[in-house]
Amino acid sequence: AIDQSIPIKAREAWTKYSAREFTTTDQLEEQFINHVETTLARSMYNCDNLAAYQALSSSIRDKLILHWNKTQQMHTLREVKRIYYLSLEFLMGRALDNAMINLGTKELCSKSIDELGFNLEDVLDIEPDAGLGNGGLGRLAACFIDSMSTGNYPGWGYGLRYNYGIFSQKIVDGYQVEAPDYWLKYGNPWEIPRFEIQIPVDFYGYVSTITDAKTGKVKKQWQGGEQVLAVAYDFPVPGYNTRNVNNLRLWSSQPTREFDFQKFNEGDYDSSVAQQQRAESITAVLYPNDNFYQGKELRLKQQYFWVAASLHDIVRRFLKTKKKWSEFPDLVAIQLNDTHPTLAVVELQRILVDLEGLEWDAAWDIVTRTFGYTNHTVMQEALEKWPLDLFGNLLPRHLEIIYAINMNFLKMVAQKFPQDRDLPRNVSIIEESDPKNIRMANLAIIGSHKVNGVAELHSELIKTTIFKDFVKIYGAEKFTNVTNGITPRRWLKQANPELSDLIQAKLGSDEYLTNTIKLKELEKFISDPEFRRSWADIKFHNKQRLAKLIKKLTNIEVNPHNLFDVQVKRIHEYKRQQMNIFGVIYRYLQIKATPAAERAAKFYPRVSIIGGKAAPGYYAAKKIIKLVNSVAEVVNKDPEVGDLLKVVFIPDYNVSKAEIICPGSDISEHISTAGTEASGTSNMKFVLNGGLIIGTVDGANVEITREVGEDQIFLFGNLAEDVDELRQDHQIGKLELPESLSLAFDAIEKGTFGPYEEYQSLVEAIKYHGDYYLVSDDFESYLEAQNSVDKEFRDTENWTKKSIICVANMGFFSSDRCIQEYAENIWNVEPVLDQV
Ligand code: B1H
Ligand code: IMP
Repeated sequence: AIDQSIPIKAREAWTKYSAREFTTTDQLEEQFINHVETTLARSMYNCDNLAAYQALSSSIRDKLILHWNKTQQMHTLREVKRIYYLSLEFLMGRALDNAMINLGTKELCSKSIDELGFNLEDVLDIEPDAGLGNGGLGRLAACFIDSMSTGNYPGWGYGLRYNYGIFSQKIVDGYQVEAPDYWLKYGNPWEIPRFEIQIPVDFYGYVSTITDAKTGKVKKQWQGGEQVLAVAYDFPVPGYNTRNVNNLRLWSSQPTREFDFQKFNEGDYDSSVAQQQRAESITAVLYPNDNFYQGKELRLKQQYFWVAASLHDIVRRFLKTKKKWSEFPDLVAIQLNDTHPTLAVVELQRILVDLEGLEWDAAWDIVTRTFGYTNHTVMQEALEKWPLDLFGNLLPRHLEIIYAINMNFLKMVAQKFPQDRDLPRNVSIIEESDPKNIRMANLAIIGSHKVNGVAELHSELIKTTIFKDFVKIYGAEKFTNVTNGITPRRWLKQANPELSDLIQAKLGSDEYLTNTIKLKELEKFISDPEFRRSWADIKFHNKQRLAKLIKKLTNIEVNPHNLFDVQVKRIHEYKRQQMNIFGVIYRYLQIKATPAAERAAKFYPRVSIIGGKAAPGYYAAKKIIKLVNSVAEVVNKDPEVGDLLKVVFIPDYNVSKAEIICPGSDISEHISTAGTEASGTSNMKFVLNGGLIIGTVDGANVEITREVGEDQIFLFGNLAEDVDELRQDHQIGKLELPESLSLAFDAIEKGTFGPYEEYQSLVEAIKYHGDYYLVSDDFESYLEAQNSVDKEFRDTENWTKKSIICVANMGFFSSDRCIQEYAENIWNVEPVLDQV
């Protein structure tokens, strides 16, 4: 239907002068200069790299907005079903390079920028990362919105616009020191503030019961005690090779009134602005925990603020269609990225029952048909459990609704399983502990029609461990798997332009970027020595690029001819960076114990590169960082060791650094205790860039092995099914350490890397406190696997062949495939293929 509300004459004027997007260098340069001279109020005399970045970004943003508008208009007019991806984290990284690539305009931009007297690489380097996430979970959300746009799905992301993203990490005397990340310091050319979209959100207060005079029906009404405003900021999300541009809407909190004027006039300045500051603090900062639940009231406030604003927006958009409520799930699919947005289940039920007057059961049917829930972890310390008192104080009506949901659910359970006495207690949303808790995962399962894990092994594990009772109740069909993936645009074309060019030249088109299965055709060229030479040269260039970054960040010189062994990810005991560094220590000791003349034959020169942030309150993780730095200090200046071993800690690991690090590795480490890493996604990034991996049989490593073949991966360690028993064994009697690990511990205890007290807790966690992460059980097989790496790397031709086979078989791990699976099996949505 064409909107007839605009008069013909006005319509003509609008059409005639409608904004035009640039398509030539001339037009881009005109827009660029226009932005410099008007938007930025600068000139050619004071246009530095920052201004160039801002002007170029603004010009590209203009282009995106035009596509964005057409996309949104088309989706609105066609009344298509939309996907809403609710995530507290979107770890976007930089936007400019990615936008140019997705729009297919990078060459044009490079030429224009050059003509205007700038260097594109330098301009790109100005952009701060949008670090609105912790790690894998947040980056997954970023890859997913890229794939939704690229696949022409009408998909919106909803999140929070934190003023401070993940902290930046400095290393001072080997210790992590956190500095705030004020990423908006120079403004943000990629966001469109929607000051007209201000949604009031309530907290606290009380619930009253009112009786409808006419019907006599009793209604519950929540009267909030404190109100804040949610202001929308939109980030256009371009797809690759399509004019479809989706939206990422991030909410920012604002006070409803400036401040309490009466208090101000009475001279009570401090408390007159207190409420204002409380409101603004809601979206001030990202909680910096990965795989860890911290039950803070401000975090719950963030969750409700975000969920309430997003649902209000979604419901408003639905109401414009004038369709019946029962059709809501035909137009809306909401995906819960972990349990963080689970309040949305309760909030939608509240809107439908309290505000819209639907019957409870009809409303609940709509709710459960709307939501899907993705679980990302089985780690006990990461599961959200809100203390009942804290929750009921902040959200009194929501607590009542949770009780009602739980009562209905438990009634059903009792009817179905009258004999099972333990079942109700195990599956209840309320944990009958002291104090009582609300189990958000239980609520998310009960409120959704599908629950998925993020890799095959993980999805099987949740069915047999943390959610096994729910499988009994709902059947296994409610539980499914969608193995994670990554966007090949950012993680191949953008991160590794040389390799992409080679692949494109060989395959004859860029189709592999949207249909990654095409990569398989690379295998045809494996026996071509010239192709292998080019492949190896590119790896070498990428290692040079990484060496340069290392020199810049740490002042350590590393030789790109040596083997680059990389482990970069959040620091966590379950990811076992401690095992990596104990292995490095053992290697160091072995080198020194070997007669100088025999060393070269026995050890292949290696650079051990470790990087990642520790949550500020995570003591053990911080000790691991300190140990890595101290080992680096000792090893790197030991003349006996020379080039045979260098150790590097890369500070402030983030998305833009990952784009340089991933292509520059020969081998990367994904060595979590079996059964703990739900999927991992950096494993995919390294392999897609021609690096091999050493890893445990955990997360997506299992499926990567299946795809690339066992010869292309160095697997080691105990299996997930044996972990429980091994932990049991540790309880009985003193731990048996393998000789190699004892040697490494002896060196630490002797003070080789500084005072032992510094690392005592790391060593004793293994020796005396049960070695929960099974470092002692896996250490020998880890060293063996590392020996195989040494051996195999010497055969460079063979290594290159393995590298090619890896890339050729990574097609499955595209996030495009993930989105298609979600769309077909969970969301029931289709791409909207009309060209806009
Ligand atoms: C993952 C988290 C996570 N799983 C709680 N869980 C958080 C949990 O702030 N919090 O409270 C933050 C993050 N993150 C990761 O998700 C998994 O560990 C990875 O294995 C997985 O690849 C990734 C994406 O699915
Ligand atoms: P929202 O759904 O109201 O948030 O609007 C999102 C975008 O959809 C708007 O910025 C418009 O581009 C488009 N849109 C919304 N309503 C209409 C309409 O009635 N006709 C055409 N386009 C619309």
